[in-house]
Amino acid sequence: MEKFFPVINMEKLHGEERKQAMELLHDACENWGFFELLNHGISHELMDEMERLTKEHYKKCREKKFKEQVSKALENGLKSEVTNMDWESTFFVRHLPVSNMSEIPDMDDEYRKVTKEFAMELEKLAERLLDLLCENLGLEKGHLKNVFSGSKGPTFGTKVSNYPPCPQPELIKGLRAHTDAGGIILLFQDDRVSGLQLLKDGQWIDVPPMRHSIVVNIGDQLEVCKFHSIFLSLCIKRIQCEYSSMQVITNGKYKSVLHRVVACSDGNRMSIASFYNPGSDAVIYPAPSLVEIEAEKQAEVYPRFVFEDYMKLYVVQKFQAKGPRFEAMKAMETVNAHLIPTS
Ligand SMILES: O=C(O)CCC(=O)C(=O)O
Ligand SMILES: [Fe+2]
Repeated sequence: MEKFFPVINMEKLHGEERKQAMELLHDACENWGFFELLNHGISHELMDEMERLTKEHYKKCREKKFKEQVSKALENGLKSEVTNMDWESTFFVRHLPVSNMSEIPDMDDEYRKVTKEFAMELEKLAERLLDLLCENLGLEKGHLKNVFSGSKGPTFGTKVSNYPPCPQPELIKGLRAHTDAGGIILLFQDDRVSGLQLLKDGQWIDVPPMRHSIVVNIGDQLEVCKFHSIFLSLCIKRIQCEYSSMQVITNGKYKSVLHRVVACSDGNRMSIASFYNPGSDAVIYPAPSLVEIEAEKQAEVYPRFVFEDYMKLYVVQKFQAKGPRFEAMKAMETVNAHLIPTS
């Protein structure tokens, strides 16, 4: 088992150490559901600019409002743990399929321009990562992107958050524990104020702040898509003698893991999380390349569903376990079997 939080130097993907880097990536997806990327190709100047403008925007346009809201909520101090609120100030910008940036109030032209540029870089990085995952899972290049595409392409958006200093961090979370609904999430987090934690083997582990890194985590949909690889793994095990050279694709078991943000009493934490998700009408389903393999029907544990239906459930159940959501999709699958396209 990997002992240290997985950090992948993407430069190594071009050189002699590519194999080790790919293995590290695979292990991270399988055992952590999280990893941190260095040398990911996004310019440090652009990241610095995005950070500067985001912090400035919070100070100028959002801090006062946050303080007013919380001072109301905390008039008499907190007496016990708060379970229905998060200590965060956020706004969301959608980039794909259609940008809503022009509708976001208070963003000046420079901030809009840099946010757009940063999002375009992240979109490229997300797609590059999906292909690396395909490679590790033994799926055709482009497969995951295609599954996510639906009729209008993927959904891509950025949640900009600030976690201001909190007087009682033991009683309220910056963001309560949850898994992410979508595909792959790319996070640019504050390198000075920490707070993000993931649950691993029953323990909350800090995601270490690292200057100019991008933290990546796997969302629920890739866990569903991972089914490709679990299934493939089962099949390959059955036919291993004949196809031993295919052993490299018998690994995958990717995880969408619980994570949370703890509030802290000093320092304001910035986080810019970009969600590369399936399009609303994308059908999430096991890889067609596996359909003809006989064992599939018995091995199938994940349902086939339309992403939008999953999201309807997620918005009301975000802070609950994901298992029952998959169960509900499974039940719907039976009812809607005739409505969902099969390829
Ligand atoms: O702010 C962070 O570090 C993580 C945010 C997050 O997990 C989310 O918005 O889903
Ligand atoms: Fe999250």
